[in-house]
Amino acid sequence: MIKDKLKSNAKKIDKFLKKYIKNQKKSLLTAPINYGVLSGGKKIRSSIIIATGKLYNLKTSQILNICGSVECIHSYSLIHDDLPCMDNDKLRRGKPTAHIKYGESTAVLAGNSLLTLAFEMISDEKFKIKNNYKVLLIKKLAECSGHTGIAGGQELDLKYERKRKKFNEIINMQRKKTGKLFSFCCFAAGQIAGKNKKVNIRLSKLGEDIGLLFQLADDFLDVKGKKKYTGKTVNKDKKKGKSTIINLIGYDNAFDYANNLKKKILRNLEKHGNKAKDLKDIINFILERKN
Ligand code: GRG
Repeated sequence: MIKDKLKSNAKKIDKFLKKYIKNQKKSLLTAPINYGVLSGGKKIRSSIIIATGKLYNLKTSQILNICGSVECIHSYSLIHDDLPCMDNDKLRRGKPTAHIKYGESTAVLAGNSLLTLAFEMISDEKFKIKNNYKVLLIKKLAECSGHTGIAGGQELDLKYERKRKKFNEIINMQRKKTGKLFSFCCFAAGQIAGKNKKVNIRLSKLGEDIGLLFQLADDFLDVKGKKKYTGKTVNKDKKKGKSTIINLIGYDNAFDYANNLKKKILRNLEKHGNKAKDLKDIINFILERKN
């Protein structure tokens, strides 16, 4: 069952992160950092890395640092996304958001520290991959996190509130806000496996599509999901006047679009045969998920 696999992967990544942070010098930010990155979460981006790695026979133990750094960036983005100056949310993963628990300034600093922790982890000498691969991975992760990726997408998301934006503008915003980190996940697996530039560009595009599908599913959950499963407040997008595909073309049309995107992604994976089983299962899970 894919759900069991996701849980078991999440456990491995949490164990890695816990140990990594424990081995660092302690600071006042250690507790809020742990709260941000270890208090639940599906760790689905890590499972995408692991499943993409399987296309090229990579073992989970070879890619733990990459998974850890992606989860640090992701948790950083959630902590900042929940802040009063952004989406102003009080509930995340069924618990109070970081700024509610620790205060706003501590949440900002814990988020910043998770960003730098991601780069510490990926450049760690204990992460045994070729140095030139490491440099490419660091560059790609920076591109996907900054203004050409998550941060740029978030800026568009906030600026698009209560505005009527075109279909392609919303898709472009979601590809940046959410797609780019998934793009990094698939790219990273190819890079660590020593695949060439052409293959890695293809993997980056595949990852971005998976991320877009994930964001569309997140928007469906905001409309039809239940707080007890999602662990966050639902029905927010409409209230906040968020530019989503659902708000533009309606739920059913948006679902058809997502379903066609899912089919396209699955078709792209066919050539990998049985090695793509886990990745295909995750793609199907994304659109069916309740959390
Ligand atoms: C530059 C990293 C960075 C952040 C600053 C705040 C911000 C800019 C970006 C926010 C981007 C954002 C929150 C995108 C939403 C992505 C999304 C669908 C999150 C939910 O992910 P899940 O379901 O969460 O994987 P769990 O709780 O399972 O980890």
